[in-house]
Amino acid sequence: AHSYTKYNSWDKIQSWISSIASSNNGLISKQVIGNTYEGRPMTVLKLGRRSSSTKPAIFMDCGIHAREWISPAFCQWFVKEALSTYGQDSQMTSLLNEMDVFVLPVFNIDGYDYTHKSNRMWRKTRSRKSGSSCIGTDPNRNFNAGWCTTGASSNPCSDTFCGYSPESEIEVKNVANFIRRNKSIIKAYITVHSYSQLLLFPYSYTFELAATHSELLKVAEGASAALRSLYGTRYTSGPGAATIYPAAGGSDDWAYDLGVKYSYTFELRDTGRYGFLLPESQIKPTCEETMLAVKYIAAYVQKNL
Ligand code: 0X9
Ligand code: ZN
Ligand code: ZN
Repeated sequence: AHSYTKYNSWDKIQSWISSIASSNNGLISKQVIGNTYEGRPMTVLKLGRRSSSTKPAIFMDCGIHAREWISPAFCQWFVKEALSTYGQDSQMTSLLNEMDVFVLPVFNIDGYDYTHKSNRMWRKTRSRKSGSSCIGTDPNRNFNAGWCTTGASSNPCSDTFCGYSPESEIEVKNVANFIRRNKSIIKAYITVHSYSQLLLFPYSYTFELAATHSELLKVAEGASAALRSLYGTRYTSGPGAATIYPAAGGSDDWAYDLGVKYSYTFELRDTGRYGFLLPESQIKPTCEETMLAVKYIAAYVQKNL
């Protein structure tokens, strides 16, 4: 059965998506934004109080990289907490009254399924193209942001293969199309990875600072402080290129350059002891502390609409 404190298989997450979206409390709905390479439906959950007017929104995705299992666990946790604390927690209530939150629980579904069935350390998608026997593209190198200029490989066998062209991956194209279609309402983009305990923002494709660098840093530092307040977990924040490594084609840089002013990449627990193999006993504390950071960013965005 599905559990918020376990790493659920894609099959379990898929039935969880169906059942939670029909929980019929008027706070949640779902829409399919396209299919993956292997034909699995990519479903975005929309959280927010129904409104006659169009509301500003936040878009969050998890599971861009297949082996980063704590990431989809966080998106599931976020949806549960949003629904169960609405009407109790004043901040969540206000957020969902004023804004919508779009959640894509697993971006790279084919890869995620493959890590459960065949290779736990798989990172990329599972697409194939004639001319190479190697499989998959790094979805976080396939966005159209300085595409394949740094920190990415044009070798299809590499774990950071940038793909044959920007948005060559159907999963990337589906998400990019959704964000472009909703560009006028999407005020923040949050993407969840692991591991390293970092809160990154643009740019990663260049060492140049973003036009709104100081505001992005201020919000990241506030979010990191909120996260730390629960269990003392320390996060480092900064622009991707200088904080982790230069790497082009990422979703955060692409969303920012599209005009989404608040664009953040979380790298969740830990700092390497377990790495991608974070024990299930850490799902709950990791998700609870990360909620505080995401809610901090959301509150800031809401206040500055
Ligand atoms: O390399 C990545 O894609 C991310 N780190 S991970 O270990 N989860 O693979 C960092 C992404 C930072 N942002 C960009 N490179 N645009
Ligand atoms: Zn990642
Ligand atoms: Zn909780």
